[in-house]
Amino acid sequence: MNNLAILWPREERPLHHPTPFGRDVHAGLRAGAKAIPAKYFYDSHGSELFEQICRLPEYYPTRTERKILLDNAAEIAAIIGADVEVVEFGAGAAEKVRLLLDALPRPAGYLPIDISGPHLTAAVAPLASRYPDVTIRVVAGDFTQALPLPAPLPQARCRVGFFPGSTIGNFTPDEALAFLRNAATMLRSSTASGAGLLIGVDLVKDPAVLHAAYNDSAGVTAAFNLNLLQRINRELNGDFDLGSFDHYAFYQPDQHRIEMHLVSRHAQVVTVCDQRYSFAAGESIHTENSYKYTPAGFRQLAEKAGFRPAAMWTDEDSLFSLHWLALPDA
Ligand code: AVI
Repeated sequence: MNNLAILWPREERPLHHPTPFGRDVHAGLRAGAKAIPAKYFYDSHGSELFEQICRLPEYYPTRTERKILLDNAAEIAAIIGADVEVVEFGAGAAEKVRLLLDALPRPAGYLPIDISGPHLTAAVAPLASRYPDVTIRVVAGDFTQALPLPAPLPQARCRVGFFPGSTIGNFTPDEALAFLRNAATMLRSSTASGAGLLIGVDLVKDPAVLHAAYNDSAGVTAAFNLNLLQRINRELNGDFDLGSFDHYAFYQPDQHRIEMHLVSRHAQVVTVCDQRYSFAAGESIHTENSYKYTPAGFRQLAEKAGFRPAAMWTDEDSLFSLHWLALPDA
């Protein structure tokens, strides 16, 4: 498979310096309202649990977005056109991109970016043989930070971003705006016109549907949430007792977001890397926000970031939306 390259940006960090994970966990546990960024869910077990979530009957986003992509593949392909390099932000299992690569006429390249490097590398390997004419370059890194990308492929007309799954919902509106601006810069660095971003966005809906999606009856979302503590124990020498914390997820209508927390069942002290953290009974660690948008609200945000919202597709129950955001020429 000589169409596949794995690119690991070298981290410039002295050995004695804590990892970003360690730094963020300590800062988050020291804060008045304890919180840890949701991006740390995705170690290899967390990534597997997330794939299980995507198959749950209550978790509608994955299958709904997939159907939207399939039902509208021809129209999407006609808008995007031939000879593009697809840049996927947070590629994870690299599943949905198959639908896009299958639909596009003559895709030139695929550049998936994901924080979980080993998981991504394993997920992408089968794509190299399935799409022998597509140059695949894997970038392991955090796309929420300024990340150096390899130069655009000479054979590609332009770069097209792909950000499915409503991962943008895990950012605050300010972070979402910053992501969109950053994505616009990365995609615009390509040569000719035609660049844009195909992005999946979960919609505001009946809170009962949302509640069920984040409190599944099989307990997979709870395991996904609690795995963060397991990861801290393993990687940061922590002593969290997983049985002493509960998964708690609820819809916060004022902010149009699901909040996920881990709630301490009783007063306790936890040690992470020799630092002690006290928890009162009922005190929580805020582990995730999942914002839901109205179509108009999302279009406004995209315009603010410099995109031109040019098309939107949704399902018959208006659960989920897929937007084509064109990038006007600089
Ligand atoms: C990845 N992200 C869009 C998921 C979501 O729905 O916010 C993560 C997730 N958290 C709990 N269930 C799924």
